[in-house]
Amino acid sequence: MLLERTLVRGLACLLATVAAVRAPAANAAESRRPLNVLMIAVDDLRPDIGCYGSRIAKTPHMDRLAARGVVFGHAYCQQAVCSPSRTSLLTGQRPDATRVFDLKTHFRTALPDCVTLPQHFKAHGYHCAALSKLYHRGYEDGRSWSEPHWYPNGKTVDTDPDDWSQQVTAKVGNGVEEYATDTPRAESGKGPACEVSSKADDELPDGFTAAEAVRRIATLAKQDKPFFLAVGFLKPHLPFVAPKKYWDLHDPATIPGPAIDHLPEGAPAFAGHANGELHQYFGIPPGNPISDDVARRLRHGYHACISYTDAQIGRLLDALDQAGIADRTVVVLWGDHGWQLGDHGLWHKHTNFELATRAPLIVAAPGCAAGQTADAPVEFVDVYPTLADACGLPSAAGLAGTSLVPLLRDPQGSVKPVAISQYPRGKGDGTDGPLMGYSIRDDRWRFTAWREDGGVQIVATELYDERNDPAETRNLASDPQFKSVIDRLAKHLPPPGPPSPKAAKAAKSGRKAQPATL
Ligand SMILES: [Ca+2]
Repeated sequence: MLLERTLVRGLACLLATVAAVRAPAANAAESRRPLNVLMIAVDDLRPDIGCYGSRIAKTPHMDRLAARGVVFGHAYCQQAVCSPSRTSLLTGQRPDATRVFDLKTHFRTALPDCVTLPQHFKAHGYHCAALSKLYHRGYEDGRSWSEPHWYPNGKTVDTDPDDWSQQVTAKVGNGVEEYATDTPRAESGKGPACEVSSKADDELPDGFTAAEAVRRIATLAKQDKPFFLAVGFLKPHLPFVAPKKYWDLHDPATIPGPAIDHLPEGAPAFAGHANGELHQYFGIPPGNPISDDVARRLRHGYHACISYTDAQIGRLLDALDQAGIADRTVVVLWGDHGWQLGDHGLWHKHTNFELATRAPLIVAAPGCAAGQTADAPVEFVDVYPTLADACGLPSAAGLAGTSLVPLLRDPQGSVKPVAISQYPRGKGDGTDGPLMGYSIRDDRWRFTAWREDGGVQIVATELYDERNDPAETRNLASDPQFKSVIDRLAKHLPPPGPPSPKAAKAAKSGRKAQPATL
C-alpha cells in the first residue's frame, strides 16, 4: 500500500506541476480579486479514495482535486454523526458549544447570534449559496446564505428573517427521486439498503445537484462579486443507490472485509452500538452480526456510491476550468465523518473509533502546496478559520479551531497537538447516568474517556496505539506502562460543562436514557 500511495502522490505532484506550467500568469488586477470558495460536502464518505492510499477505490476526480491541493491525512470530525459534525464545521464550534448532539436540535437554540462560516463570507461581500445537504435536512439556516437553500427535490428552504425557527419552503421546479417507483419499504418507511439503479446520473439527486452546480458556477463566475458555493452530495450515505455503471466498476470479491469484526479486546460494550441505522432499511435481517452475503453487498454498494459521487465532483471541477476561475477558487472537500463497513462488527458511524471519526479533508488553494499530504492531526472546526484566512477575510471572533493555511503552505508542519471528537451514550453498565465519550487523537495514540455527561467522573477509558495497532484490536488503557501516555492526553479533556439535553431530560425524569442509535 505504501508503494501505491507513493505512486499516487508522485503522479499527483506531476499533474500539479503540469497544471502550474499550463496556467496563464495572472495579471495584477486578477491577483487582487478576492478568491471564490467551492465547498463540496460528501455525506458519510470515509477516506476510501485513491489519494488516501486506497487500493480499490475508483475516484479519479477526487484524486485530481488532490493533485491541485493538500490532502489532510488525519482530519477528524468533532462528532461522528451528520448534524453535530456539520453544525460544528459550519459554526466553527465544538458540539459542547453548539449543544447539537443529535438530529433534532438547531444550533441557534443555544447560539442564536452565531455567525456561521458562510454568513461570515456573506458579511464580507460574497454571494453565498447552498445546493442540497449542508446543514442536516430540516435544520437549515437562512442567515447563512444569500438566497434560499436549493434541494434536488425541486424545492428551496429559507428561514423567516425574524424567526430562525420558522422554515419557508418554496417549489421552484421539478425534482428527482432516488428509488425506483415500485421499491418495497420497511416498517420504518425506508427502502432497500442497496439498489442498482437503471437511472442516468442526472435522474438521481446527486447528478441532478451536480447539473445545477455546473449552471451556478457558470453564472456566478460572471458576477462582479466573489462567491461561496456549497454543494452537498448525499452518497455514499445509505441507501446505496447508484447507476449500474458505477456498480460495474467494482468487483465485490476484491473488496476486503474488516481487519477485526468484533469490539476491541478490553473495550466497554457501550463503545459500540447495535447497527440501528442499517436495520431500518428494507431487507436487512434483524440481529447482529450482519451476514457475510449482506455485508459483501453493502461494501460493494458503498464503493459504487463513492464512484458515483466522484463523477459528480469531476463535473464541478470541469465547470471551474471551463469558467476560467480554477486559479482563483479555493476548493474544499470534506466527508462529514467516517464510516464503519463491518469494522469492529459495526456499520455506519456513531462511535469514537478511528474509522468513524477520521474523514476526508482536501483543500486546494491558489498559491499553496499541490499534490501533497499533511499528516498532522487537524479538526473540522479548523475549516472555518482556514477558509477565512485563505481568502484574506478577517478572522471571526471566538472560533474553536485554528487556521490550516500554514499547512497548506508547508504540509509537513503541525498546528495543534491533538484532535478531539466526542460522542454521547446512554447509561453504561455500572454507571449512574448518560455518558459523554471524549476521544483525543495525537499523531500516534487515541485516548477515549467516557465521562458522566455533564459531570466529572470517568467510568471507562480506552487507549489504542494507532501506529502499531491501526485496526484498534486491543484497548491498552489498563496497562500500567501506558499511564504516562494517558496522563498526557487526558490534559486535553475539556472541562465539565452542562449536561446534554438528553442527559438533562433523563435526570429530570429519573428515567434511563437509551443509547443513541440514529
Ligand atoms: Ca453523514
